Amino acid sequence: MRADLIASEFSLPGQPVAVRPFGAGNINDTYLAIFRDGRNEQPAIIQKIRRKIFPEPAIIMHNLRELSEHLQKSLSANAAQADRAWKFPEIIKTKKGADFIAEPEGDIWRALTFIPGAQTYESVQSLAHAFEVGLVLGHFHRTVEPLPTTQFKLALPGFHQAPQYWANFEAVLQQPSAQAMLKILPSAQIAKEFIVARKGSLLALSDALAKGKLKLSISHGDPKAGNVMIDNETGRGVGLIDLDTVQPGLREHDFGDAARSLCNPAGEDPANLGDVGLDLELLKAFIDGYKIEVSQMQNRGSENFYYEAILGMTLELGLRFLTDHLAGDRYFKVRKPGQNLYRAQAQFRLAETIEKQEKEIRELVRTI
Ligand code: GN1
Ligand code: MG
Repeated sequence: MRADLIASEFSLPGQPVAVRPFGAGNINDTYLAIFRDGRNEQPAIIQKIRRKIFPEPAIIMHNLRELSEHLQKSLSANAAQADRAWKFPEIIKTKKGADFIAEPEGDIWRALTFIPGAQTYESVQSLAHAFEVGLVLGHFHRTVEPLPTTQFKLALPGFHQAPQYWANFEAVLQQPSAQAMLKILPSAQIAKEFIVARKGSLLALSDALAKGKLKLSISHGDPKAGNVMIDNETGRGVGLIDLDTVQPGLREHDFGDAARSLCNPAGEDPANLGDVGLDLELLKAFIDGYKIEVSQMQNRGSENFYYEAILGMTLELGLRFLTDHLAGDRYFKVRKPGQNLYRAQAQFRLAETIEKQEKEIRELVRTI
């Protein structure tokens, strides 16, 4: 089904007059649709969710409803003290009153409200931007803190579970096609050796969780720089989008994921691998924003795993890209062959710069 044909199935005024691709997601397809009737115009987000990756769409929508209800209540209760209007995407039902439309082949379509007057940035714009991303993530963590993890189901089983990613990697290495690729591609072989030498760092957070040093809470799952909405007029953060992976997880995963994406201005598909690196000034600004919010939280844990989180999430994403390359690009969409290997190399290069700056990074995260 095409986005422009499905758009009119949702409960929006008038007709969809324009539907165009929107954003830069690696998995789902996102569109911006403009609806008009004789007097009104309303934009909306239309998305196709890949069933192969999110096996149970009903769980995503369940989680989204639970989150939405909590955010509405909490944001309204605290509105008088807030220094901005916090926003988040909400479900738009179909004309038949359903949360989504399932295609016969399994993929699903859903519509969400569009947040006006704000935009996301795939790469960091300034120190002020880094500060705002930190503040938005901290505000999200503080706002969802009262939610019991049992209220949410796992929309994406295995997500951010490093031991599972490691097992997938080992399984792919057994495949003859992967072995052939490693033989002819020295860069793939180097990447493989890089991650094999860092298995301990990759598993640091899951080990800490297993030992009871970390606690599960509701986490966003994908708070990369490109998922933070920034107000066009004030430059201040208005909230997080891409809420499909909000489920029980570790706040440290979110912190590490945001830091690795935001503090590497070269991004995940850099022009040159040599441009990749973690910038300490950006990290400091991000932490300054994050701290303001989390310092007001109840449960902050006694031990601080934020360095391990930044390194671990960078290694994890690199491993996921590498595994997908060796498996034939089944998970992350690619625009050209070899792109997932290149993305893995970029994350591994970033990991090297994180390791080199370990002392400075530990000093910065100690203040959280
Ligand atoms: C994927 O689809 P997108 O771009 O929102 C991935 C994240 C990665 C990210 C890297 C569900 O997110 O975990 O960090 O790519 N999402 C899922 O850009 O796997
Ligand atoms: Mg995402």
